[in-house]
Amino acid sequence: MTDAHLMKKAASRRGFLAGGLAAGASAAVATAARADDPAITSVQPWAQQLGDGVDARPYGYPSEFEKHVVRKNVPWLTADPVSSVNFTPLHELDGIITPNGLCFERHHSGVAELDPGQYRLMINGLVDRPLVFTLEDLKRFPRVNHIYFLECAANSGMEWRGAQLNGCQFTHGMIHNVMYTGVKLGDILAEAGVKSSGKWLLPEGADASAMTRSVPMEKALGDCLIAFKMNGEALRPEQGYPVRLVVPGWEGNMWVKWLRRIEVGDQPWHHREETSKYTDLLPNGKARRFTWEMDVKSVITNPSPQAPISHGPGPAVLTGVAWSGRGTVPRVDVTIDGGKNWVPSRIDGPSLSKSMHRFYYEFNWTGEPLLLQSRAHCSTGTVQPTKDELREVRGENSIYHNNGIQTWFVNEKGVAENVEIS
Ligand SMILES: Nc1nc2c(c(=O)[nH]1)N[C@H]1C(S)=C(S)[C@@H](COP(=O)(O)O)O[C@H]1N2
Ligand SMILES: [Mo]
Repeated sequence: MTDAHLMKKAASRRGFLAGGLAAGASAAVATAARADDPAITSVQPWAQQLGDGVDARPYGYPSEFEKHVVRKNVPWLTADPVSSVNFTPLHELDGIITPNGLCFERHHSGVAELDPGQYRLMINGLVDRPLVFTLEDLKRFPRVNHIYFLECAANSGMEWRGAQLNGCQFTHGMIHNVMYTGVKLGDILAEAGVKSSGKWLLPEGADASAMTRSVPMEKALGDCLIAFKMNGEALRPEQGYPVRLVVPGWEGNMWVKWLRRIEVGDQPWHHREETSKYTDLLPNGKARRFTWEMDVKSVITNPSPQAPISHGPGPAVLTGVAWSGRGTVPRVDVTIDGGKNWVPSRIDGPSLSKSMHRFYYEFNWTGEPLLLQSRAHCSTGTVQPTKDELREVRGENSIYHNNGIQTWFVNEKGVAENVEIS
C-alpha cells in the first residue's frame, strides 16, 4: 500500500465531529498585562547597545529569525539539482506578492548566468525584417507593469493519485506571483513586421536546455510581455536574468527564461516540451496537448502541515491563496468540517486577472479536529473541482494540471497533515 492510500484511510477512519464550529471570534486573544513578565520589564539586549549602521546592509536581507523561510526541494524528486525544482514556502507568506528570493525555481539545465552586455534577442522567421535587440534596445519601447502568477503545469502533480507530500510548499509551491515590468511582445513583433502567414512563435532560451515552446500569435499579441524587472528590480538569475517571456495565465514552461530568440512560423513546432512532456495521458490512451491555461485553483496555506495551529481553542485565522489563468477569483469558499458546511471566505488585497488572490476566514476553534478545504470560483464561471471529479474525467495517469481541492486534517493538538476524503 502506498503512503497516499494509508493517509486516505486514516482520514476516513477518524469519524469526525464538527459540532459547535461557529464563525466569529469570542474568547480573548491576548493575555492580561503582568508586572513580572521579563519580556516587558527587563532591558533587552537590543536596547543595551547600538545596532548596525546604514552601511551594514547595502542589499537587505530578512531577520536571522526568519532563516527557515526558504525555498526547499523534495529530495526524491531531485535526482539532479540542475534539472529539478524547488518550492515557494507559501505557508510563510502573506498578501499576494512573492518576494524575489523565495520564488520557486524550475530549470531544465541549471541557472544560466548571462552577461547583460552580451544579451541579444533575435526575431526571425516569417517577418519582414529579422532583427536583433540588445537589452538597452528593449528598454526604449513603452513599458508596462503587471502582476501575474506563474504556475508550473506540474504543480500538485505528485498528488494525482492521492495525498502524498506534507506541506503546501510541496503540494502547491510551484507558483509565484510578482509584478513584472517589461514591454509588450506585440510591440517588438511589430518592429520586425510579422508576415500574414505568421501564426505561431517559438521562443527559445539561452540556457543549455534551449527551452522552446510553440505560442499562438493571438496570445503573443494579446497580453504577453518581454520582462526585465520583477517586483521593481532586475529579474533574478533563477528567473531568467536579464529577460524572460511572460505568458499570463498559461503554464509555466511557456514563460521562457533567458530569452534569446523568437522565431515566427505558420504552425506549431511540436517540440519535446509539448509532446513527450507537458501533455496529459487520458484513460482512453489519448493525450491532452497544448493545455495552456492554468485552471482556477486555491490552497489553504495556514493552518497546513508545515504551519500547525500553535494556540489553544479560541479565535483562529485561516488563510490561503487562489488564482485562475482565465480571470479573477471573485469568491473562495472554505469548509472546516470536510465539506458539510461551506462558507464564503474574505478576499483581501488586489483582485487582479491572472494574479494570486489572498483569502481569510476567521473562526472560533473549539479544539476539535478539522478537515480544511478551499474551493475557488473564477470570474469566467468555472469552479475548482474535487480531486475525484478531476480523476473521473482525466483518469490517474496525469501529472500536469491538477487543480483539485486540497484537504488538510488538523488534530486536537493543531497538527495538520495532507489527506483526502471522498
Ligand atoms: N530557458 C528556460 N526557460 C524556462 C525553463 C527552463 O528550464 N529554461 N523552465 C520552464 C518551466 S518548466 C517553468 S515551470 C518556469 C519556471 O519559472 P521560475 O524558475 O521563474 O519559477 O520556467 C520555464 N522557463
Ligand atoms: Mo514547469
